[in-house]
Amino acid sequence: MQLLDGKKTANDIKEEIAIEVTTLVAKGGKKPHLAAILVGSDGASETYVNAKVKACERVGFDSTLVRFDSDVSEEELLSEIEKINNNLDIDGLIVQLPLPKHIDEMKVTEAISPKKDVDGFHPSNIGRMTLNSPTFLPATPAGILELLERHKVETVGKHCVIVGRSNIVGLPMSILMAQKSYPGNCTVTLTHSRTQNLKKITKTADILIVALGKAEFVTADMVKDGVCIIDVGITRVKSDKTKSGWKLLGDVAFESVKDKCSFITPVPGGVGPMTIAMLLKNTLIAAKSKT
Ligand code: BQF
Repeated sequence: MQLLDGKKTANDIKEEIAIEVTTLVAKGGKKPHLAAILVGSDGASETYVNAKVKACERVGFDSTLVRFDSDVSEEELLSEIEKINNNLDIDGLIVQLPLPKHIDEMKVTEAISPKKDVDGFHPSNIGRMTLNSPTFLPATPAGILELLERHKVETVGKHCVIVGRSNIVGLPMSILMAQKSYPGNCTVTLTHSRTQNLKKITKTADILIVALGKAEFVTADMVKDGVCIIDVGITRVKSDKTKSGWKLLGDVAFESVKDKCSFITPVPGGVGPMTIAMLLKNTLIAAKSKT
């Protein structure tokens, strides 16, 4: 079993980005600048946004965090997005999800300029991704591709089974793994909550990507020998073994399945850190495409 070490790989990528920033600035360019909007004060969202701001500092980017109370109106949020769209100093803009129920996430996503949409969620960028045109790939799928590529995981002709059809992971992953490219060229099965005989399908997976949000859902009896498992789940559970009082669990029962795997991502330290690294990579691309 080989561990797909996302923490190390993400650090390698951040190092590469930091070097590029230094070159960019030495040539008289300006630092890439990411703006993030956070609505409310959900604990997990705070953690994610803080991780993104810290990662910007690490690689020499500028960052701006705009905070709103959870009762902010949709109108006010949209007008802040418009302001950032028109701010020539800012290269990339993300709105931390999820948003409060009274705000239409689709409307907010569509308000972000596709040129600054470094999360790759805008419908026009999803369209470009689907047609294999250059664009900002959604960060988590991009991070998974990068992990597969940097560990030389074979994908051509393999059966890739995806569990979960979310707009930010499962759905785009199904499109990317089917593309005529590397990583890609897989035969893809996209499974979800209404799938019948799930175990029968996961047992035939050469590459299994799990993103359904149920802690330790995938067990050894559901996979075949030699499988490559990508675990996208991160459920916070209470723990008296950590000093923070909680720990993260993946969608895969790691200890149960690890001995059957050719490759597997850990949680934490697998896909999560790669998501952050890919957000930085997209922001660098956005900054460079302006010159
Ligand atoms: C790690 C996210 C669900 C909903 C909205 C490192 C992150 C997570 C884990 C992280 C996520 C998940 C992010 C680890 C960003 C990934 O060490 O394992 C980093 O910050 N993520 C998000 O912004 O919004 C989400 C998951």
